[in-house]
Amino acid sequence: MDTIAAISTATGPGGIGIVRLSGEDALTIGKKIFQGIGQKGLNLEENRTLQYGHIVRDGQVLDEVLIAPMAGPKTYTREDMLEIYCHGGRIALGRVLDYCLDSGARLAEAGEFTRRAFLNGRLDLSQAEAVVDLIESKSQEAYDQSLLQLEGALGEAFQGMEDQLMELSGLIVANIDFPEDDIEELNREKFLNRAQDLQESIQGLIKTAGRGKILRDGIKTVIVGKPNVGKSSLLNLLLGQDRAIVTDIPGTTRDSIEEYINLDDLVLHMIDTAGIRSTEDAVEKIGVERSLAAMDQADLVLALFDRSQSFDGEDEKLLDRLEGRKVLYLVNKSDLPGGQNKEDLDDFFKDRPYLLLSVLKKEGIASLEEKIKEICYEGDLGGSDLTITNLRQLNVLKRVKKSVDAIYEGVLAGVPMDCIEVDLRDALDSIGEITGKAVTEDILDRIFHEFCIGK
Ligand SMILES: Nc1nc2c(ncn2[C@@H]2O[C@H](COP(=O)(O)OP(=O)(O)OP(=O)(O)O)[C@@H](O)[C@H]2O)c(=O)[nH]1
Ligand SMILES: [Mg+2]
Repeated sequence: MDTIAAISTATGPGGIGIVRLSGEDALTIGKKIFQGIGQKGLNLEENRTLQYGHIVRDGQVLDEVLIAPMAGPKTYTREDMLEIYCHGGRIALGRVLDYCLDSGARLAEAGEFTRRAFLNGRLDLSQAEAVVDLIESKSQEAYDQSLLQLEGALGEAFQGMEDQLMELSGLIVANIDFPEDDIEELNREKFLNRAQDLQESIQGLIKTAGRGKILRDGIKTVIVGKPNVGKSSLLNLLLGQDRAIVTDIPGTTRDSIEEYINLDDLVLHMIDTAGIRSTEDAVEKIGVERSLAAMDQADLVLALFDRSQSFDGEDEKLLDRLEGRKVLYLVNKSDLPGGQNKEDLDDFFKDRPYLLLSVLKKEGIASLEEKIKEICYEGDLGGSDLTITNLRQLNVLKRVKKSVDAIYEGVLAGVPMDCIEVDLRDALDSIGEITGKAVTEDILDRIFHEFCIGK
C-alpha cells in the first residue's frame, strides 16, 4: 500500500503533537528525515522504541522530536508505521508533515488509518466504528460502551447472528436434498425454532438502541414554559455560566440554545427554548414553533411555571401539551412574596408532582438535579450490557429482522424453500454489512468519512 501521513493530534496549541505515517515507505521516510544524536540515523533494529533526535531538512532543523518506528504487522494498521512526537502547534507539525509529504507520503484521508486496520483484518467493522464513538464520547458510560465494542463484544454478537443464519441456510439445503416427508417435517420444526431464536436475539439488541442513543447523544432535555418564567436563567444556573441572555422582557429568547451538561455520569443535552405564547410577531412565532418541535423530540421536558403570576389559559394549554410526556413540573420564582399559594398550585397541577424553585436564589436546584437523575436511571441507563449506539448498525439490524420475520412467516405458510432462500440471502447480505463481509466501498466511504483526519 502507498504511504499515508497525517497529524493525528487535535489542532491548536499543545505540549506535543503527533505526525503519523503508515505504508510501505513509512520507515524509509523515517530514515531520510530523522537524525539522532551523534549523526546516528533512525535505528530500525530497535523496533517499537522511542528514539530521540531532530527532523532535519537540507541541513535545517525543523523540530526536536521523539520518533517511534514500528514494523508491521504488529501495528494498528498492520503496515509499517512511524510516529513522530513533535512540539505541539501548527507550525512545527505542519513543517514535519510537509517534509513527509515531499518525501513520498500522501496526505491521509479521514479515517484512512482505521480503514486500513479494517481492510488488513486488524479490526472488524463494528470495532472500527467503535473507534469514532470512543473519540466522540461525551460521558463515561458512552465511553465504556464504545470500549466494549472496540474489544469486539458487539462484533461477536453480530457474528453469532451470522452463524445462526448460516445454520438456517444449512437446514434449507438439507431439506432440498432430502425431501422425504419425515425428514422434512423434522427440519421444518427445527427450522422454525432456530428462526425464532434468531428473531429474539435481534429484537433484544434493537431494543437497546434507545438507551444507546441517550448514551451517545445525551438525554435531550428541553426547558419549556411561557415567556419570562426563568427558563434561560435555569439553563445558565445548571450550566454554571451565563450562556443565554436573561432580561425581564418577555420574549427575550428567540431561538433555541443548546448546551451539554454533565450531571455525574449523565450527559444532558439541554435546550433552552423561546417562551411559548400566542403571538403575532413573525420572528417570535418561528421561535415558538421551534420550542414545540424541540418538546416533541425531548427525552425529558423541564416545564417551568411562574408562581408570582396567576395561571392563565396559556398555562392550561401548556399543561395539556405536556400530557403523556416525561416531564418535571417546576414552579419558579418562589422567592417572591405573594403569588400563588399551595392550594392554588395543587388545584392547578392536580395529581402531578411539582417542585418549587427559585432560580434567582438558587433554591431547589439540588432537588431538581436529584429528580433528573432519578428519572433517568429509572429508564435503566446504568449497567454495561451490550448496547447498540450506532445508527447505521441499528438500521441494518432492522433490515435483518424484517428478512428473518419474512423467513419465519414463509416457512409457517408453506412457501417453497427456494423463495425462502431469497430472504435468507438478503438477511445474510445485510448482516454482512455490519460484520464487514458484504460491505461495499460506498458504505466504507460513508463510515470512514465520519472520522477525523489522522485516525
Ligand atoms: N424573583 C425571581 N426572578 C427570577 C427568577 N428566575 C428568573 N427570574 C427573573 O425573571 C426574568 C426572566 O428570566 P429569563 O430567564 O430571561 O426568562 P425566560 O423564561 O428565559 O424568558 P423568555 O426567554 O422571554 O421566554 C429575569 O428578570 C430574571 O432575572 C427567580 O427565581 N426569582
Ligand atoms: Mg429565555
